[in-house]
Amino acid sequence: MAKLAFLGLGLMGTPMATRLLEAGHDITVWNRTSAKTRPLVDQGASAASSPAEAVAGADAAITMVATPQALEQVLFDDDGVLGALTPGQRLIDMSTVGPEMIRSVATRLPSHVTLIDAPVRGGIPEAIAGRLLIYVGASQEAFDFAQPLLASLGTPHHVGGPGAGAATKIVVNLILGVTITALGEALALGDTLGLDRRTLLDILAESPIGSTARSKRANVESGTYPPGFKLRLALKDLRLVTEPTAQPRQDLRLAAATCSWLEQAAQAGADDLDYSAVVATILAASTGSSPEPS
Ligand code: NA7
Repeated sequence: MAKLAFLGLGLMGTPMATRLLEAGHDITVWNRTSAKTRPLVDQGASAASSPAEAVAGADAAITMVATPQALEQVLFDDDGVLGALTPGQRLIDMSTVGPEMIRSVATRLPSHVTLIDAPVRGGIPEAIAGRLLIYVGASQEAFDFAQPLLASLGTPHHVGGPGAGAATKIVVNLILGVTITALGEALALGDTLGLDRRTLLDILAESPIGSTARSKRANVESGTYPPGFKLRLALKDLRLVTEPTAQPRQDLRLAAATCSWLEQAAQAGADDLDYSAVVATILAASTGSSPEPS
C-alpha cells in the first residue's frame, strides 16, 4: 500500500479520497476549506494544514481541484506542493485543467519528480462506486506505477504521453457540453412545434443523445438541477477548448455555441447548479421567459 497525499476534497475529490482510504492506502488530505477534511479524518485519514505538509514523505500526491488557477495556487503558492517535493515522488493531477496547464506545470517541476495527468470522466455516483473512466497521460513507467492506485477509482486508460490525458478530457467534455445543449435546443424546438414534452423525451432517449436525455430527464422534468457536475466547471472546460490561448486555434463552431449557452446560464445564476441547468436557460430563451433555474 502507498503513502498518498490527496489535495482537493470537493464533490469528486471526497469520494475518490474515501475509496483510496478504503483500499488501504495511508492518506493525508488537504483542502482549502479545512472543514471538508473532517469526514475523511473520521475514517482514518490524517489532515494537513498546507499542501506542502500533506505531500511531505508521500509516494505520490494527487490533486483534484476546480480550475487551472486553483492548481496553480495549490502547487506554486507559499506552502504549496512544490516546496515539499523530493526525488522520486509522483504528482498525479486528476483535475480538468487542459494540456497547456499540464505542460506549464511540467516545465516548473524539479526533474526528479514525475507528473502524471489523469483527469476523470463520470460524476459523483461513479466516483463513489469506483467506476470513473480515467484518461492517463504518462510514460509507460509512470503509468505502471499509477495504474494500481487508479484502479481503486475506476478504469485507467493509458491514452498517451504526458499531457495526453488532459487533452483527451477536454475533447470528451466538448462532447458533454455539445450534447446537453443539443438536448436543450431539441426540447425548445419541440415546444415551438407543439410537441408533448414527455413523448419527445421518450423519443430522444432512443436518439444519438439518448444517454444524456435519460440521465438528465429528472432534472429537466422537475426543473431542479442539484449539482452533480457544476455548470461553472463545464463552462471552464469549454473555455479550455475555445479560448484564444488554446493551441492550436481551430474553428470549432459547436464549441463556441455551447460556450455561449453555458455563459448565458451562468449569468442567469446557474454557476453552482448541475451543468444540465443550461437546458432551462435554452428553454427560457426560446419562450422569452426568464425563470431562475434552481
Ligand atoms: P468542486 O466540488 O467545485 O470542488 C473543487 C475543489 O477545488 C474543492 O476542493 C475546492 O476547495 C478546490 N479549490 C477551488 N479553488 C481553489 C483554490 N483557488 N485553491 C485551492 N483549492 C481550490 O469540483 P469537483 O470536485 O466536482 O471537480 C474537481 C475537478 O474535477 C474539476 O477540475 C472538474 O472539472 C473535474 P474548497 O472546498 O472550495 O475550499
